[in-house]
Amino acid sequence: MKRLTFFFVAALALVISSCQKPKVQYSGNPLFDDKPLTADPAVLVYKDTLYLFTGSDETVPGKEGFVMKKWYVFSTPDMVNWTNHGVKLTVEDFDWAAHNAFAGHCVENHGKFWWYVPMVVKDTTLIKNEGFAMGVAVADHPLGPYKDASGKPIICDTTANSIPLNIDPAVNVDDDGQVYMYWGSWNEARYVKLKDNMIETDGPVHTVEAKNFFEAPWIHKKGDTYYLSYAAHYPSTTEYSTSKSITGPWEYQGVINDTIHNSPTNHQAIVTFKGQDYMFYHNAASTTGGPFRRSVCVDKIEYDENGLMKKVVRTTTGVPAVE
Ligand code: FUB
Repeated sequence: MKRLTFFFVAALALVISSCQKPKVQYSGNPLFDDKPLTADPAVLVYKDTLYLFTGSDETVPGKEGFVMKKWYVFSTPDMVNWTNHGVKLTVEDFDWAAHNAFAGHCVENHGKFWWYVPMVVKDTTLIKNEGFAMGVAVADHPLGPYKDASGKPIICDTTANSIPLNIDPAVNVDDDGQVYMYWGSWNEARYVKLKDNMIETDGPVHTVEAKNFFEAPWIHKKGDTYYLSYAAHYPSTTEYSTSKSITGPWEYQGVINDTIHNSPTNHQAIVTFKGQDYMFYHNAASTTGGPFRRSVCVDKIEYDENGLMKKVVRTTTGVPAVE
């Protein structure tokens, strides 16, 4: 009888203690389901907060293909509690732009926030290929308000050595302060130096050699290694190459995200926040998802002992809270 009572009390204590343990909270994937639909993540860490910049797919009944008119900003202090700050930039904010608010990238420099975005131009004399050009909006805070910084595109079809589809800008300020803008699509990647004013090119457009490159370049640095990740092939995996210089040459390292069901695009952004490494990407797994109805997700990314990135393990739970 004594032994039975002991086991009963021990079991009760176990149940009570497990009930008292604080539950680990997870972000969940996709992060926002379809309210709103989000695509093409870009991330920026500023003052203990992670800011997420996204495009947004719109649904037009009977129309297949991208309908994208605006960009959103979200923020989180801990990866689990997210605030939707709403639409912070639209095609209409640029007098020179007509449509197609594709993937952008916001970067901090000189105490300001520079949001580089591609769109199709209005001026048909600037159209030689697809008509995509890249411009920049500027603000004093990641949440805006943003305004067109130069009143005209920085790169367009008529720029020497540009490509048929000038989209997916990725802008980095290197350790010595030099600014670089990478971009690319349909297997062609380019970079150009930007002047300190962030709105003008400085020198020629360079061709980038990166194995299997398709689109969506993203550069991050860990230690003294630069990582150039990108969508490879189409439908796309995410693959990456490394270099000891931001301008390459780039050494191919492999696949870090497999193709995604029902979405030929995946568009990654990689960041370290509060000591954890993350890959943002999009999929088509929201309630109303599809190839042109995408939603942003986040999962952890890990590096091996040689600093190489391991393939991301995609989850529906997302990532746990960080402090
Ligand atoms: O969202 C439109 C385009 O699809 C982006 O610019 C590419 O990166 C791909 O995600």
